[in-house]
Amino acid sequence: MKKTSPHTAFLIIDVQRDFCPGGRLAVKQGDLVIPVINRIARLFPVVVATQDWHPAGHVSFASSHRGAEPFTAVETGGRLQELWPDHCVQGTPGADFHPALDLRPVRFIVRKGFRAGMDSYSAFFENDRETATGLDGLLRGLGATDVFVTGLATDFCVRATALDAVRLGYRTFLVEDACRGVDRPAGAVRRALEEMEGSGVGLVFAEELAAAYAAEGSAAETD
Ligand code: VGL
Ligand code: ZN
Repeated sequence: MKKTSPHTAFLIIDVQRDFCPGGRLAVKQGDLVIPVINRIARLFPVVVATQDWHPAGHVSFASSHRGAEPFTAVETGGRLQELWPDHCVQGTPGADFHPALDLRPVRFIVRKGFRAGMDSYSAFFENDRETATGLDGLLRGLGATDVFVTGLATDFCVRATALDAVRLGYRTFLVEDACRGVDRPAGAVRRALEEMEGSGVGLVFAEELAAAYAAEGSAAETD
């Protein structure tokens, strides 16, 4: 099968049981990203998957804040922290990748949000905006200049990852049909897409991607 430029990385953000229907923080139609991702991941020479990976009692859990409700926010550590139902607790089934996600093309797994007192939406930086996860160093070490972002949730971790990728100087694309969002309140996903596009993220669909790379031919490697 043809592969994309060796300088292109494919990021699969948080396709975990807890973010899919039946999970603790289910994203509507979250599981529908899986067949799309499975179809296109193998077009890319470098595939990285992330896992939201929280300790019990994590700062992002409403249950860690007396009297607080999920889907609200508190100020803590000088930052606004959105509060969620307990989710993706390290080592629990909810933190596993969704069983339908094809992990065969995945070369690296980056875990984030593992510090009790700090959340991490972006795959590149924790929410203090400066503590690196190591993904940037990994991609640079591999010579990656372009990234395609997919997964969950469009309005949180996917958004933060794509915006950081642009900021770090990667040519950045979002595969729109390979993402789904929390969308609370409704319209949040639409706004996130507009914000990403306005920041220089290219919005593409899986079909165009597959067709473009199939047509490119000579520039691509084969395996
Ligand atoms: C996410 C909320 C809380 C995400 C992670 O993966 O977008 N959202 N933790
Ligand atoms: Zn989380």
